[in-house]
Amino acid sequence: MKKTQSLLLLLLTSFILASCVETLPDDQTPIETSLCAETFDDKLITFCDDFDAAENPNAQGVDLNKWAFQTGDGSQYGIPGWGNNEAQYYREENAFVENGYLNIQLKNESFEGKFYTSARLWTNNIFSQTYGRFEARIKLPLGNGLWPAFWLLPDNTTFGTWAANGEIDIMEARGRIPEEASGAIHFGGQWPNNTYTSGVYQFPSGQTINEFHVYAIEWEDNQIRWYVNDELYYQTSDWYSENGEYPAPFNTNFYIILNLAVGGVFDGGILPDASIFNDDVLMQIDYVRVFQYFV
Ligand SMILES: [Ca+2]
Repeated sequence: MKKTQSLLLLLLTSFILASCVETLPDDQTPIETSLCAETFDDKLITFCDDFDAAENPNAQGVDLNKWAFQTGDGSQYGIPGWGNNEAQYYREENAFVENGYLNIQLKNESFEGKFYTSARLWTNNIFSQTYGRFEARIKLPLGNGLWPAFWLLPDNTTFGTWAANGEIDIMEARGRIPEEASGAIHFGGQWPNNTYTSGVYQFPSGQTINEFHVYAIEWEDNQIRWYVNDELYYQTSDWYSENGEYPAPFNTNFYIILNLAVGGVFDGGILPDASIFNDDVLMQIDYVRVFQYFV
């Protein structure tokens, strides 16, 4: 109920602001209210970034109290091609905060033996959580072979290495298929004896991944639910780990990853047409928020 009232207030405020914008010069566009300041009756905000560049002058505006960069082609972590034969080299320079958004830019440029550069940010050793709601408002780029993701990996190897210790994909998409996004969990045994289940969200007619949408999971000890714009499209309670009792492996702390990959196994190794780089190829994140149900 409170959320509904907040939403109405937000809509009303947006309407008033939108009305004001028309009368203001371009350089006086109102700055949006911080979503991190919102409170909810039944949930505690445990992590929030609105990507307000004015607060964070370092690292192209990225707040290093909340995020770290994962750079390289995966070899640095013992997984060349990031374990998926991906075609990009991740660099800090490809992420920047501007106008209230975190931008992850895929560039058609050669670097360290790869023909594309991009960025990958994570909260490993900074923030992780067991259970709760994880959400982000994201606009995704279009183009063959683009593989953006908002996902979670576990802090430790209590239940073994991947994927016996689990992976939760809140959102993955293929730039080739604009009307779809998906969610998944990976679990079971250690690679190659792992398995996964997933659900696909089909956008309503006229909508695509190339607009801002809120991608979320709600994670409890016996169920994970996936949402797009608060519409439930997939849920499961069915998982296991060869190294622990249910609900292992999804009963330990997981951290957040945001990245824009290209090529790789997710879409058959296809690569983008050079023409998509005539415009900036950006994954834009408006905010990331995490809630806990209990304290
Ligand atoms: Ca924002």
